Amino acid sequence: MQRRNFLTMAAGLPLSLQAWAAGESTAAAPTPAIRLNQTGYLPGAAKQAMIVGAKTRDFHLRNVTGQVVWRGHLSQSRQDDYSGDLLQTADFSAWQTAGKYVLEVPGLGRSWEFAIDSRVYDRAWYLTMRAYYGQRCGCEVDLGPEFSAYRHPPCHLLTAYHPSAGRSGAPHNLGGWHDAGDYGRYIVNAAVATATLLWAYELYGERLEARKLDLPALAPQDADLPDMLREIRWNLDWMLTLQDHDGGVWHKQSSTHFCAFIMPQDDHLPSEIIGTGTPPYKNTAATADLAAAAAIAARVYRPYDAAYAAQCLDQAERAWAWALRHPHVPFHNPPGVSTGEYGDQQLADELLWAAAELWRTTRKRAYLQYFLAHVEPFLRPPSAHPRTRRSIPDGGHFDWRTFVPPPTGISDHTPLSWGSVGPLALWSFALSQPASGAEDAVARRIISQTMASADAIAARTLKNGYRVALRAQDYVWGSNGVAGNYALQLLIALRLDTMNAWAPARRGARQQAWITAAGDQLHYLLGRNTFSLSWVTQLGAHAFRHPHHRPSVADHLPLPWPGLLSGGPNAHPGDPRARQVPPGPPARMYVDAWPAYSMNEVAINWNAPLVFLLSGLLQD
Ligand code: G3I
Ligand code: 9MR
Ligand code: ZN
Repeated sequence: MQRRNFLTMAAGLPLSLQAWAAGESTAAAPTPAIRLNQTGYLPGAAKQAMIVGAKTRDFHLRNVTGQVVWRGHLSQSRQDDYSGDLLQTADFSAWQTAGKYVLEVPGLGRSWEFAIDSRVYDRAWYLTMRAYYGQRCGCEVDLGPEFSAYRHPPCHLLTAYHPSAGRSGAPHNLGGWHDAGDYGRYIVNAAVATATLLWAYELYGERLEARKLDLPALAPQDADLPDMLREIRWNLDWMLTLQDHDGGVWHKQSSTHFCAFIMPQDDHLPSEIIGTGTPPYKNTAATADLAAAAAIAARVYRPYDAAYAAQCLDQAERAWAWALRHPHVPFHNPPGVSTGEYGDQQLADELLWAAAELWRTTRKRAYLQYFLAHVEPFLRPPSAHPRTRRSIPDGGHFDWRTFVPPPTGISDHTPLSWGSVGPLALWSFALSQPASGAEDAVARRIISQTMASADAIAARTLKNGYRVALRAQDYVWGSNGVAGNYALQLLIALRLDTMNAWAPARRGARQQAWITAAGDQLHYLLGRNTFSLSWVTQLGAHAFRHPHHRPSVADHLPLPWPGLLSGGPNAHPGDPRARQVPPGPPARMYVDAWPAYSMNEVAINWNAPLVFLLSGLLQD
């Protein structure tokens, strides 16, 4: 597979590169042995490529006119345990001149073309954020002139209440984003993805507000919205329709089982609102997560559309009231339903997150009191919790479906995920800059834990062969999303540090290390990995091509839909195709094959931290 891609890509090279290739004996075609961020690097940032199999210690950079502009020496070789690769590093951080380059290692070959430019991540941001438009459900989608064949008519128009929802008749709701490679829409995952994107807007709005996403004609109500907020609203509007009259929120809307690999408009299975099957039908995680996401939306949309913000806040507060009355209702797929479960037993983090976001939005004491009364377990170091997953014997002595993991706060090894939103709760509280009083002490603990964990993540990244923060345990289903969330954590540490005059450190070497490490996660995702693959579709010269994504397979176009991040290596293969991957080191447990959904699916919650990371790195 790799070899075929590699030859195909060489044939498609820009003319300038073909010309050098012809005249350059050491570098006939790009080699996957040189691994770097295929989009490129910011001028002032650290710039490294990882090399396997070099025969000399020299390397150089060549510009588009064929001139060698920089020469350097590769580092000593070292073994990267997670991939098994023997790696040398080519460090060209000192070269800061904007332009397009290839990196050459005599006797080994040259890299794909990459850029050094202050705008180098503009395109990546555009594609990864615009990918959400491509995931829209219930309307026509057309990616336009640049991607003219990427379109579909309105989909999933047939809606129903599943018997498990405790309601009959049919809802009149369309919208939202297809979750992933399937066409389901799941509140828990939608909320985390939406919140991550809204947080990106909250933190980096000045540089995002004017960015265009080439979305279709305006609906009257969003004429004044920045493109990013228009796209997010498409999903929020659907989420808000999953709230019942009593304030509770149903878990999901999907068919009862996954459809075949067909285009969305050809999936005629009814799109059903699915609940728990027994009273109260709605569940805690979906309801609290909606409360949190809608509370953030109330803040973000207020300057643009006060009426919409008020509606979001009203629904958030009603969801919160329901969740408080029903704090222990988990979700399991009811009989006859086999689509995504997003099941979670530990619900304290979802409640804490909703309280924190509502406090930050409203400043009502009741939310603060709930937060302060329930935050303590999240501030304890993980080792203080007696029942960690690892302490439980393997071998079927317990039921994973009912296992309640300990609450997780902020550490260097429990990044944010769809099932673990404790970090969002704590950060939201700390970001709300409590004025004075008892809450200050809590905020200080959150900030110092965040900074200490950022130090640990950055240090671990430096020691890793590919400079990625992932440990062996992190190579789970969606490991690329884990890498993205480590980067998000580094950027949150930076924000918390810079906004608090009383925080222990001022911006300096320590903060620079966090920014560099955040960039390192991006470099891993965009090609600096053992496969030399960019894990974002249609981004970079050697991007993966076969996501588990129904439209990308069913449309028979040569390339997949653009801007989608692969789930990435998974040391615990969870599908028949993935189980054909020969057992090996965790970072190598990946295949670019669409049937391998536990390794190569795409999902809205994995793209979101990548959009966040790119938003943080964009130059104003
Ligand atoms: O956290 C444990 C870890 O402690 C353990 O060592 C490891 C060993 O297997 O597993 C880890 O948990 C895994 C978890 O993902 C990590 O996030 C589970 O095994 C794994 O089964 C679980 O996978 C989830 C998958 O659905 C299957 O349920 C993914 O998180 C989740 O992103 C994915 O979501 C699907 C939706 O259901 C349907 N739509 C597509 C979407 C993406 O694939
Ligand atoms: O396509 C489905 C994907 O979105 C899910 O993440 C995955 C796990 O729930 O399931 C996929 O659907 C498969 C189903 O579970 C089993 N039969 C094959 C389906 C796809 O090829
Ligand atoms: Zn649809």
